[in-house]
Amino acid sequence: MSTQTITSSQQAIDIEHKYGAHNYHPLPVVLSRGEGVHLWDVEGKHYFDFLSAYSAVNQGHCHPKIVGALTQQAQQLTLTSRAFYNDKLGPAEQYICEYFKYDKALYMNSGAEAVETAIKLARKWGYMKKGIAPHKAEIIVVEHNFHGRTTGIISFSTDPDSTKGFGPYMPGYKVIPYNDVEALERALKENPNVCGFMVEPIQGEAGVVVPDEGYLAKAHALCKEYDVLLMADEIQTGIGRTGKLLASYYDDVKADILILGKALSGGVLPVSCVLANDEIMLCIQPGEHGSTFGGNPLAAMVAIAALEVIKDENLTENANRLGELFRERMQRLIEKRPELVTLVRGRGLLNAIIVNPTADGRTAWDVCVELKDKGLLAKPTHGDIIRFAPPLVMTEEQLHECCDIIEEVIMNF
Ligand code: IF1
Repeated sequence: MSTQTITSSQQAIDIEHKYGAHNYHPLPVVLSRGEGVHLWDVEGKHYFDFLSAYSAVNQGHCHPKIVGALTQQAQQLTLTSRAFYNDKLGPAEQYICEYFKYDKALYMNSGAEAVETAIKLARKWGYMKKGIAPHKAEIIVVEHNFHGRTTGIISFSTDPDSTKGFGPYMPGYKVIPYNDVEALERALKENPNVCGFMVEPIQGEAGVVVPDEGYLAKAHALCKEYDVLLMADEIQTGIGRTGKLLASYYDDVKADILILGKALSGGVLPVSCVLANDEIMLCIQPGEHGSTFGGNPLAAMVAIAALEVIKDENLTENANRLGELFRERMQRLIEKRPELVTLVRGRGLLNAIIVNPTADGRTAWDVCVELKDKGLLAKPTHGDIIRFAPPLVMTEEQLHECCDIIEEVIMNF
């Protein structure tokens, strides 16, 4: 038994096809090195990263400060489990609580784990504080949501690809349309057992769907009126991605439960976190929830470094400024090829364009393949939408270089 050294992209693709589950259909590129906004494949071809691992690499690939925190802690202590204390979790809890202004933090690993944690927390609060009868708590979610891929979370997905063939599904969820305050009020009015409303402030997987201004604020006001927790899933939209530290801040909303992940680690290892104030967080008592790796010393130091970089390098402001430039460039492109590119939407450096299929059947996927060939990596979602989300460390010059690549492909498509 030996470990193969990859010397060609095709060799890597072949090995994955033979030995790996076929649960993804990646773009045909095999990456080998990353630094900042740059990626290189096995053959040494350079690419600009315009996906950022779905917004997990906001700080840029292999950020020296984050990698430094990882390697330093890795030589000291990586994991104790929560059976014992360690000297890094407390400081990381204090740091993130002061960063986002909450009383308490519960660190987990993947985003889905944090979402499941938030669901358990909201239900516990519903039983202990709102007096909902046992096993009757309901959580309202929205159409086209994406919150992860566990069997519990897909129970309230409206995407057949996420749900079909994975039943039976967990009860206790009510699905309403996104960006529809009246639908939320109806759902709250007709069901006294609602403990939470979970929503992405901007829907990522649905194709960077930005709700009406004030939607989240009105939703939060309704949650307060009906004694329901607003649970903001900012795993993709958070940590500077949309041009504010949290997308919730566009409506000046501070969610009752804040869910973070992805860029909380700068992409160097899985770190997620749920934040809430004492009245909510203390509803989970010792021994009622946890995970082997949740809050490990390595993740703790990486999370602190990842959040420090966002502030130290003004990445939120950079995302806001470059996002405006990007959408201006795309809007000009739409005016040149309106039959092909119909719309650009987004906030900060979370954007998407909608690409119509051509008469000969070429789609957004084919655009992404041509972008790849020209040195820019992005991936379509739902067939006709291309999400563009470069690392927030991108410079204005690099952004225009990338827009030139997108323009060249679109104008010649
Ligand atoms: C895949 C999508 C994005 C998320 C939000 C929770 C999670 C995610 C808002 C779960 C994860 C990832 C998962 C990854 C691709 C990517 C994705 F296309 F799947 F939907 F970004 F839009 N909440 N999103 O976006 O976090 O457990 O993955 O750490 O599953 O293909 P996770």
